[in-house]
Amino acid sequence: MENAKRLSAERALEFVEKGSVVGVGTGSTVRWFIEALGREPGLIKGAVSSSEQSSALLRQRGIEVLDLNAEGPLGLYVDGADECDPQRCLIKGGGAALTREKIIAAASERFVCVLDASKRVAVLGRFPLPVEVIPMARSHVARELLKFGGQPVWRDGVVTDNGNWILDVHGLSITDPVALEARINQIVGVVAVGLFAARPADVVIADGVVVAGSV
Ligand code: ABF
Repeated sequence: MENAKRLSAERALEFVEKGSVVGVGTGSTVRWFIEALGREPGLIKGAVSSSEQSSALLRQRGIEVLDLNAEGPLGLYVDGADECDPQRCLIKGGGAALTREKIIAAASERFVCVLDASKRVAVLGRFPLPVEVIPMARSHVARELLKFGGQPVWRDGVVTDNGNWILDVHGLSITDPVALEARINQIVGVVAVGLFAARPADVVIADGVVVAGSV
């Protein structure tokens, strides 16, 4: 599994433009991407990071962490996922970084998703869907999520980089991810939902092979 993640992460280097600012996601697959960037000093100007965890890894490898507000739209965002369907729609947020990941993906021209093939599914939902919520709204949002047929579980003990909490929604079969993303976004108290469907990945690399999207 780790070898597959490493192969995908290293393949993503092909999409990196020299001297550019690259958006960097979070998770064990992205960790390999950061390692690969670290072996290419001077390749990029710096990175916009989706989590404190990734920021620390980037700085350890001598890569400057930059402010998205200062850098403007990015050409490339590289990140992992928990599940990926045939339309390149994703479930993300297992690493509790979904909100900043979604912000950078929205601000990036091309989102390259790197994963091991076990993440590829026909229908999203076997992986519990993460929803970032304002703490005081946790119970309200959980009650609203029940109406969608899911079973929301508080990820107790986890506080996101934004100071919020996570609900993981079990038991969903997400046949229309765009519609579900829009409906969950409407629930008052929801900060972000870990469905990347309105803005899916542009390219998917699995086990080191580009399996969806164009190079
Ligand atoms: C991150 O990548 C999270 O959204 C998701 O949980 C994670 C996938 O983790 P890994 O690469 O460790 O399998 O962006």
